[in-house]
Amino acid sequence: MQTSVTPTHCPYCALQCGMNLTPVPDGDGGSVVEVTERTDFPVNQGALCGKGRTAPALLSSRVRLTTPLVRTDGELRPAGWDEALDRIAEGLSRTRTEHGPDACGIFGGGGLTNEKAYTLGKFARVALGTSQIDYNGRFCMSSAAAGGIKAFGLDRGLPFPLEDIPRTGCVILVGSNLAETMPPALRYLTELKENGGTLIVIDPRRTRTAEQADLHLAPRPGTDLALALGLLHLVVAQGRTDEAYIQERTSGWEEARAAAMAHWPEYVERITGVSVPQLRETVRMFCEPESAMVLTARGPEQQSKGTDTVGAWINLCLATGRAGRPYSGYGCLTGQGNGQGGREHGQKADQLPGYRKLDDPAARQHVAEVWGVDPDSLPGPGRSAYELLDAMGTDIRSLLVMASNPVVSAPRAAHIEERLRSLDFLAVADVVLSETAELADVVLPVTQWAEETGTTTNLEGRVLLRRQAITPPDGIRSDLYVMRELAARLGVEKGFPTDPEEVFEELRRASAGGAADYSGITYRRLVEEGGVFWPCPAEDGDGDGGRDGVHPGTPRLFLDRFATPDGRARFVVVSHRPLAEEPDEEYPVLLTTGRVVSQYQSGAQTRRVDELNAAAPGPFVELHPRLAERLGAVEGEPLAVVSRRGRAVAPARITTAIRADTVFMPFHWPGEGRANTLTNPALDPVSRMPEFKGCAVRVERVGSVERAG
Ligand SMILES: Nc1nc2c(c(=O)[nH]1)N[C@H]1C(S)=C(S)[C@@H](COP(=O)(O)OP(=O)(O)OC[C@H]3O[C@@H](n4cnc5c(=O)[nH]c(N)nc54)[C@H](O)[C@@H]3O)O[C@H]1N2
Ligand SMILES: Nc1nc2c(c(=O)[nH]1)N[C@H]1C(S)=C(S)[C@@H](COP(=O)(O)OP(=O)(O)OC[C@H]3O[C@@H](n4cnc5c(=O)[nH]c(N)nc54)[C@H](O)[C@@H]3O)O[C@H]1N2
Ligand code: SF4
Ligand SMILES: [Mo]
Repeated sequence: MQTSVTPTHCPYCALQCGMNLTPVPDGDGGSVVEVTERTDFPVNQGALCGKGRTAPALLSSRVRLTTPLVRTDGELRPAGWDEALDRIAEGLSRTRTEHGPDACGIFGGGGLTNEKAYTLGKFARVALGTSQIDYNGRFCMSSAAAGGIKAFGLDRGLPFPLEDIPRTGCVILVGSNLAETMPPALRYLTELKENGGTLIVIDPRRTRTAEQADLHLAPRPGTDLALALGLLHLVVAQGRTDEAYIQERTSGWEEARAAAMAHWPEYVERITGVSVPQLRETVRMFCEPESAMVLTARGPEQQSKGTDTVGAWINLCLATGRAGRPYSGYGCLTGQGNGQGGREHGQKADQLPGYRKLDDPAARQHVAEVWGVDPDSLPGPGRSAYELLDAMGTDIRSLLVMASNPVVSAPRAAHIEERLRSLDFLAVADVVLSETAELADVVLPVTQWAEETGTTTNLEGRVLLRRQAITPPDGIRSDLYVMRELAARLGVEKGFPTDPEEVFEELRRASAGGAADYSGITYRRLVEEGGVFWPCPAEDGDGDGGRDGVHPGTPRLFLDRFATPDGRARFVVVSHRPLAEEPDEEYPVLLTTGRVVSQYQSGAQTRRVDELNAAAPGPFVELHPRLAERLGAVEGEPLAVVSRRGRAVAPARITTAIRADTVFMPFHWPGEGRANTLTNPALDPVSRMPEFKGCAVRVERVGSVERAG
């Protein structure tokens, strides 16, 4: 066991706050860690939210899995590792023999380190030979990724470090509740205002974040695309475009301009509920300063038109010359701890390491060489996350889940739960007995965060080293061990090391020359420098940018050129379209969903921490007093929310902070109050993102047949 202070990073969100861990005795002869302030990491400068501060609670054997579990006679009972691994290998092999490799599915997570995500992608394609792998990041930032790649030729959440935010003139924050989802980052917005910059927040709710804004726009959920087009219309009408920039650095403006001109402010006001004077004020605040930024999060992205919506906001940036210039640009606030790195190295259905495409022959050749396999043996692209889950029990017969809890977090969750139950075989590797693990045939207890080493890439594209601070309890093994052992049982003895640094060394080679090039990054550099921004090729191309041939990394992208073949950013041609499911007589109210500060995601981890549970004990239905009055809803009393997918019940929380046509539910809980029982799996045609942020519901007092309307 290490005894000294270990500087490392939080297990939860994409901010990857720095923290120090010190082992202390746990009273049972083992040890746990204590979190203390780490001020040398620039992103959070010592600040942590309640989740990060209480993260050590999950290391305790009271709440976690400590032994493999194998289902026998319908019950999960403790078993040894060999028995558990044999059962999984048998389950997968049987499926492969009876139905072919593509009947085996793998579902990963954006919480996995780069080393694990990389190995999972390799495990699927090399050991199992299946094309059917995707991950929960598909539910997260896939629309922003698709939009970014279309426009800029590259997807990195933020193309600049967070420290640039206070130095811009205006920030439009679209559908991000940063004050609750990344509390230490609020500092950057406070500093922005102190420096004389302005903040515009766009959210159907007056959130804690919106309360900080100079201007809060509260559009109807699902109308961000129209809103962005309306703003661009005004920019053109007021002659605020940057013609020289458009000429020099972009392509496709004429078509995009024509599409925006069809979105008159009055028409946009009718669609969005945002008044024309507010639209004008937004344009003024955004265009007057020398620099400005648009940052999006899940609000506009988790829509069945999320990719187009992101494109429309990028168009606004491009038309005003606010991208690829100092303190200006478009960025997406990525969500999970390794939401960024987790989407770069191959656990995505269409992807190979280094952000390469699985259907690109040169990429296949390069990666196959690193893996020592024939390029033709690599499968092609597979299904996206929801489509993969939806195919369970039919085309997909066996599934391995690593770091996700879809029973709570997938859209149309009751259906997904039923599909999980219909599998021939389900294996789950997790740190706790999640609701998904409860359904498994085999559950594997794995090491977490403070018990292992690995890299993550935060929302700025900064690659970081999370360091082991404590010895894991007996009986618990790492995800890398799981993959090595399963690969061996499937007949692939080599190529699955369990030492994270060895995996990273291979990842460096596999990513070399790709868009997300990590080849110049080493564990040693990460320790010495505290983090390195990708792309970071092994060789410093110009010879003068860094220390003798060492590439310094790339904190700021696109300053000289965009990552498209001609170096120009591309406008996209987009038009307003409605939600996949608009309210009607039977389902007259809009439901949108999201997060609260004290719970994380499916809650599998944070619902096991007493302090967090006390702060956020359960689900609720947020609604406006006018809607409450119409329904006869009473604060704290249960309301049923019913959609075409199912029915959820949770207490009413009445507040003027939400639009009167919309109700909001957080999605962190299973059971009766599960928000995802209601959500619509309508997918974005490009990103395959489900529409978590808007569906039609009716709301009823429990025990009454009265309807909202
Ligand atoms: N406490 C906490 N922090 C987290 C997480 C967590 O679960 N809990 N998860 C992490 C992850 S993985 C992610 S992805 C991020 C997510 O971070 P955020 O994107 O900030 O989180 P959400 O609450 O999903 O959505 C943000 C806001 O979008 C608004 N919204 C809803 N519908 C619309 C719409 O149609 N348009 C617009 N403009 N806004 C809309 C909601 O009212 C909400 O306030 O948070 C990360 N941090
Ligand atoms: N209605 C609605 N639904 C949503 C969203 C929304 O806004 N609204 N947001 C979506 C978004 S953005 C996201 S990111 C998803 C997230 O939803 P999930 O994918 O369910 O995310 P988590 O709850 O973080 O699940 C991670 C699981 O992995 C385990 N785990 C943690 N670390 C490790 C590890 O290193 N190895 C292994 N094997 N397991 C580990 C945890 O204990 C937990 O059980 O939810 C999506 N669902
Ligand atoms: S903001 Fe995110 S990274 Fe920072 S302490 Fe909280 S959960 Fe951890
Ligand atoms: Mo996310």
